[in-house]
Amino acid sequence: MPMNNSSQCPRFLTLEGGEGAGKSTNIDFLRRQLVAAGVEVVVTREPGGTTLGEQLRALLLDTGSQLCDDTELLMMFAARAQHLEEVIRPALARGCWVLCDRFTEATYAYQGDGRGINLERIAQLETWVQGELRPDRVLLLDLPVAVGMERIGGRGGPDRFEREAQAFFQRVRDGYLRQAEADPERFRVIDATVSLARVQQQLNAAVADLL
Ligand code: T5A
Repeated sequence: MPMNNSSQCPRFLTLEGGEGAGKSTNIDFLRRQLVAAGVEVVVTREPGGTTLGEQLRALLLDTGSQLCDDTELLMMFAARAQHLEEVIRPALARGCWVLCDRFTEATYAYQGDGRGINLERIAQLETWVQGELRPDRVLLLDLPVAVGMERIGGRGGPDRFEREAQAFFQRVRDGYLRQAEADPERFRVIDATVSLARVQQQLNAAVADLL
């Protein structure tokens, strides 16, 4: 669906960032800000957001899954195709905004920069699955890898991604920042190292022009 710039049109917003950057912590804050501004919003996540997507998510995060890189990539896009069909496109068509915890920008960062899959191959899948639809605003919570890891260190066993080496997450971070630099119209980089209150001030400012 081509998007225009009218403040009345439904908007597709995503939260991105490395492990422990604060996406889950901040998504409900953003939802409340949008609702307070009179916006009807659907909050969802990737991989996931549908029954099939959540099943694929469980397989993708399971440390017992033996997935080659192309399988991982295709599972992300399989979950995304279902998510677009069942949740995202219908919500936008109803006039709702969509707030999604990760989307294709994560695929470029994790499967592209992290795993080393050719970015052009990802772009082909993006166009195949999404057509022209892209997030209107990508809120990139940025922080050093070690800080994110420390923040999630206290919780249960690491999932299949969290088991990766520091160098993998550094490539992911660098990749996200390159995307943001290449596309300043859509991306807003949020300094996620500061207090939650200051992160949320930045998030407010990053969506203010859309409201
Ligand atoms: N993936 C996903 C791909 O490889 N390709 C893709 O295309 C897609 C869509 C699952 C995995 O899938 C991969 C990437 C992921 O590895 P996920 O569950 O969304 O995706 O991602 P995770 O990064 O694993 O989610 P996390 O829960 O680990 O990180 P969050 O949500 O960014 O962090 P959050 O909010 O849980 O915060 C972590 C801790 O930090 C504290 C919080 O209280 C919490 O304890 N915190 C702060 N502390 C101090 N100051 C602040 N400002 C703080 N903000 C949060």
